[in-house]
Amino acid sequence: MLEQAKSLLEETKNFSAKSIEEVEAFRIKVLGSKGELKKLFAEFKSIPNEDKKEYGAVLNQLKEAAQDRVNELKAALADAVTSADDKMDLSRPVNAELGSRHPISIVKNQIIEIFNRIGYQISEGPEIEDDWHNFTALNFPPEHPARDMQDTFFVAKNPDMALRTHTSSVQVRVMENNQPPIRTISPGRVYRNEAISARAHCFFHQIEGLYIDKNVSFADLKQTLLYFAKEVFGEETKIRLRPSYFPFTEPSAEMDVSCSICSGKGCNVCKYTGFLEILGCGMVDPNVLENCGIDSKVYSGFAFGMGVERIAQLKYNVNDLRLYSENDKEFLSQFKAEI
Ligand code: 2NM
Repeated sequence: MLEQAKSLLEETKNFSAKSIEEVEAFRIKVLGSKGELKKLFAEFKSIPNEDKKEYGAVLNQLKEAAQDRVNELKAALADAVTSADDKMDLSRPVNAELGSRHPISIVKNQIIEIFNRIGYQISEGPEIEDDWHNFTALNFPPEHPARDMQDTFFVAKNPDMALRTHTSSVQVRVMENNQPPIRTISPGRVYRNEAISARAHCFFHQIEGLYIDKNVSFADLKQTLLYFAKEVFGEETKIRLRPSYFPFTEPSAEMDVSCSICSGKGCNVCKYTGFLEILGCGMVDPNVLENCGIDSKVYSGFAFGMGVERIAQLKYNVNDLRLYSENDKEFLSQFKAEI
């Protein structure tokens, strides 16, 4: 009997099966209510006393081993069945929603494309910048409020390193490393230390443009921006430039486009002015050119900067900036990308 129990234990340990049915047959044969194990237990009383201990131990091992083997094989075969199904049924309907492009990416790509068509190259650079590229080279006076902790995120314990507050820092690198003619646009994420609300966020996306060559004039700036405004908001769009101030440009201006909602007649989107502010621009200050190694007596240039969120807001009527960064599927699924 002891030998029989030992050989069944050996058989159990080596048992394998190709189907769930085979495993089930084995389970019934060994563990079933009329199975081998039951019979072996029933023989217990006929075992000589000196062998009872070993016999009992082997039966317990056999019971445990058989249960483990059955469970293992059943699980492995069930897995194999599912993965075989996965591989086999190529006609199974796909129960997954397709993604859509983020509105900021759609608008950013559209703007890049508009400027690529007239010869602008894309330039990108680091989001963590030193004081020179973010402020000093761009003619920010030492006491300018943007240099304050209140407005800029500094890297801990390092007053020389901060999250860039505009992508002009990228253009400083372009000017330092290239001589004119330069035509570049710099898209990217920028950071400002602001309380988050429907109208402000601590990060947003900018696209800045820069054109430097001999004899570049304010008229070139106006014509370039008029082309851009018509491409984004439609052929009927009018532009208007209002004098403004930026440390890196002189003269500087703010550009408005005629309201695409009411065609300039006045509505609540344009606050009954007929115009919407969309970007800042100006002629690059000669100090900036000199700081970046470009001879301001030979070359002149214009630059402009815009917020991508603002353009997307006007195109898609988004009234709360926070929607752009909340992963709200309801909001995001409305946008279908063309590019
Ligand atoms: C703006 C407005 C006006 C600007 C200036 C420069 C650089 F690098 F050439 F100095 N890049 N971008 C600029 C000028 C940006 O954003 C509202």
